[in-house]
Order: sequence, then structure tokens, then C-alpha cells
Amino acid sequence: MSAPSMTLFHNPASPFVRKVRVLLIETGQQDRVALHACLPTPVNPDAEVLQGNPVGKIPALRLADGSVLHDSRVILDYLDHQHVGNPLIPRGA
Ligand SMILES: N[C@@H](CCC(=O)N[C@@H](CS)C(=O)NCC(=O)O)C(=O)O
Repeated sequence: MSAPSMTLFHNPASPFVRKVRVLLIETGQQDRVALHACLPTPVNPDAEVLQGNPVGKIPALRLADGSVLHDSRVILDYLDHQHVGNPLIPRGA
């Protein structure tokens, strides 16, 4: 098993994060992603989450090249194109 190449900024209480984690599990990609727990709020943003993600919300996914995807729908679309099985999100929807 190789080291995770991506980092997911997450909190288990976030329903948006949970969608991403479900897709990771269902598509067998859990090992590709390291988890970075955080609890950002509008009045107490997380400095590391803000790097490359000025909105400061989670989930945010830092890719191997250092770029950061944010908004769960964008992250889900990206990850659903990164596995060889059937897509979970219907293409063209
Ligand atoms: N539309 C966003 C919503 C994400 C969102 O609202 N995340 C909340 C946690 S559930 C958050 O990061 N709040 C911190 C803040 O607003 O500063 C998505 O789908 O990812």
C-alpha cells in the first residue's frame, strides 16, 4: 500500500464531509486520502483549511500537486472520475 496522495480536511459532524467519505468507501479509495480533522467556523477559521481554499469551508481536498478542491459537489465529481468501477454519480446529470 502506498502513502495517501491527497488530504481531506474534514469533521465527522459535517454532512457535506460524510458524502465525500461515503464515495471514498464505496469506490475503494480510502487509502488514497489522509484525513485532517478540523472545526472551522465563520468566526474561527482554520488556517490550514484557508490555504488554497479562501472560502474556508469543509470538505476541502488537497491534491498531490498542492491544489485544493472545495465544495462537496466538486470533490465528489473529481473522485468519481478517479476510479475504474461504475460511476456513483450519473454522468451528464
Ligand atoms: N456547499 C458546501 C457547504 C460546506 C459547508 O457549509 N461546510 C460547513 C461544515 S458542515 C463549514 O465548513 N462551515 C464553516 C464555515 O462556514 O466557516 C459543500 O457542499 O461543501
